Order: sequence, then structure tokens, then C-alpha cells
Amino acid sequence: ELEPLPLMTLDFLQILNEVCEQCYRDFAPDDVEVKVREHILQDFETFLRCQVPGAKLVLFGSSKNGFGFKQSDLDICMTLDGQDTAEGLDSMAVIESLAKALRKHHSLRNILPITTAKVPIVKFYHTKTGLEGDISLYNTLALHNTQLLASYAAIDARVKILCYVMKVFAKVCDIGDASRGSLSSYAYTLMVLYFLQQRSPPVIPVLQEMYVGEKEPVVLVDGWDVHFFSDLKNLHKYWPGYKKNKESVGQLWFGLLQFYTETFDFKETVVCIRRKEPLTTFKKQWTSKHLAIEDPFDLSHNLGAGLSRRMASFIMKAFINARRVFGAPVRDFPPEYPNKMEYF
Ligand code: 3AT
Ligand code: MG
Repeated sequence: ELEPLPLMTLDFLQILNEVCEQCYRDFAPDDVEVKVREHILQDFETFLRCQVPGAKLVLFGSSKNGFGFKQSDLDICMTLDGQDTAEGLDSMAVIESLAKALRKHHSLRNILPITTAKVPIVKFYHTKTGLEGDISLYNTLALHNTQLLASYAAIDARVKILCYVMKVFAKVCDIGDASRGSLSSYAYTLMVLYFLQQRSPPVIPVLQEMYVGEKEPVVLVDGWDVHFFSDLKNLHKYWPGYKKNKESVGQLWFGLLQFYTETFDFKETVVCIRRKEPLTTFKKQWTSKHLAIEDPFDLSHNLGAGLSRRMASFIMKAFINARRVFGAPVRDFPPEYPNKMEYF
């Protein structure tokens, strides 16, 4: 049961706001770190092209979507010149030969091909920077969702800050590792964006529902519509809600915690950022899931599908605790988390 909270004081909101902004400053990479990533990519591509002719590499994920940490992994997508899709490609064989090629690179260690996953990848560790990463093949939808997230991040500085705060929160609470049964950072980012779209007035529009003039022809990637409004310079002309919401980041962060603990009904509703109108778990036939988060492009993909009941309840408890902690000034920090609590 949710306990009632004392009224927020202006002082406390101010502090909350500063904590959120500080979290962003502490964790966002600087220009040099961004350049280093581009440099590594270029180096890999040049190296690979000698062994895998026509190999082309692109960065995606948080190196590109605007929500990267200094230590975030390098997500790289490989394609081959003259081949538009993975169709007819022996992915396993390419992954194996990619792994073989990467083993010859002097600053790479722990090369590990994973061919059993939905998206086959080669994992690696880059010794010079201490960064981990993976290379996947024709991960085209991920490139599109990276662009979509980057567009939302570019609309308003508060989007970026909140997504960072959410990712730090997920890491600190140990609820942000999909490979260990919880949710991916991508899923948490979608939750933040959904909240910002549903806020009144909204902080961000629904870019996938916006069109310039005549409806453009549908672009399908792997069978999915990847349209979204990307002419952000002219957003103010097409979105009546532009700059209407004036809340501080601190207010929004607390608002988000309230939203997911007090308002949002996980049983009934899907977290869905591609349309404004609520989408029901019934309509998606996802009623048996504890937490439904729809991928913005691959509409058959529920990012919460892998959650056990226990894990879903563990995640909800983290939100309920956070609502309490961020909802009122704390006098004593729990002694067992002296360092972790620094950011809260
Ligand atoms: P980190 O900073 O690395 O934690 P990220 O956004 O890079 O955040 P990942 O490295 O886990 O997250 O994933 C890289 C990209 O792969 C992000 C997104 O474009 C795509 N992606 C990740 N998980 C999923 C998923 N479950 N469904 C679809 N796309 C996904
Ligand atoms: Mg990543």
C-alpha cells in the first residue's frame, strides 16, 4: 500500500532538481569521450575491411541516442556493401568469421561470438579504453529506434536529464539488466518518454503520429512502419504543445514516480510511445504479462515479456520506495548504502 506523502516544499523541490541536474553532469560523457567512440569505430572498420570485404559499421544505442554514460557499452551494427538486408545471408558464418577477424586486433580481448541469441552478436572488450561492446548484423530496427530516441532527446533538455536519472536509478536499484531477468535501459527510456507524452501539458509530442503535409508513403523496415517526424527545427510549427510545459526536472522526476506508482495501471495499459491514445493490454493480448512495454517499431515486441512475477514486483517496489524517498526530505540515509545514496 502507498503511504501518503507530506506536501512538497519549494526548497525540497529545488534540491531535487539540483540532484537530477547533477546526476546528468556526473554521468554524461564529454566531447572527447564521444570522439573516442567514433575513433574506435573508424579504426575497427578500417581493420575489418581487410578481412571481411565490404564491411560497414555504424554505432547505435546509447553512444548515439543521447543517453550514454561514460562507461556505456559500444553497440555496433555491421552491414555489407551492396547487401540491403540480411536476407540470404548466413549470419552464423558471418559472425564466426567476424569473431576470427577481431581476434587479430591488438587492442581487443575476450572475443565471444553468441550465435544462439535472437540477434547474433560478437562481444568484445577494448583494452585501451576499458569499454565493452558488441557487433550485431543488420540490426536495422535498432538503428531506427536509436534515431527516434535521439530526436526526443533533442527536443528538450529535460528529456535527456530525466532519462539519465532513470538509468542511474535503475542501475543503483539493480533493476536495469535484461540479461539477468530485469528490464533493459532501453525499456526504462521508453517508460520516461511515455510519461512525458502523457503529462499534462505534455513535455514531448508523439513523433510517430506527426506528418508534414500529405501523408508520406509508408517506409517499411523488416515489415514495420518506421515513420516519425524528424524535422525538429520546425517542430514549433507542427506541434501546438511546443514549450507549453514549464515544470522543472525535479518536479517531473517526482511526477514520474507518482505516475508509475499512483496513476498508471500496469494490468490494463501498455507503455506505448507511438500513439497518444491509451493502448490496452487486452487489445495487444498481453494481459498475462506483469508489465507491458511496446517497442515503438516492432509492435509484436513486448520489452516486459521476460519478467518473472518476482522481478516485476521487485521493480515496482523500487518505484514505490523511490516515490517515498524522493517525495520527502530524508533525515537519515540507510547506513548500508553510504556511497550509492550519494546521488539521492
Ligand atoms: P546503455 O547505456 O548501454 O545501458 P543502451 O540504450 O545502449 O543503454 P543497450 O546497450 O542495452 O542499451 O542496447 C543497445 C540498443 O539496442 C538500444 C536499442 O536501440 C536496442 N535495443 C536494446 N534492447 C532492445 C530490445 N529489447 N528491443 C529492441 N531494441 C533493443
Ligand atoms: Mg548500449
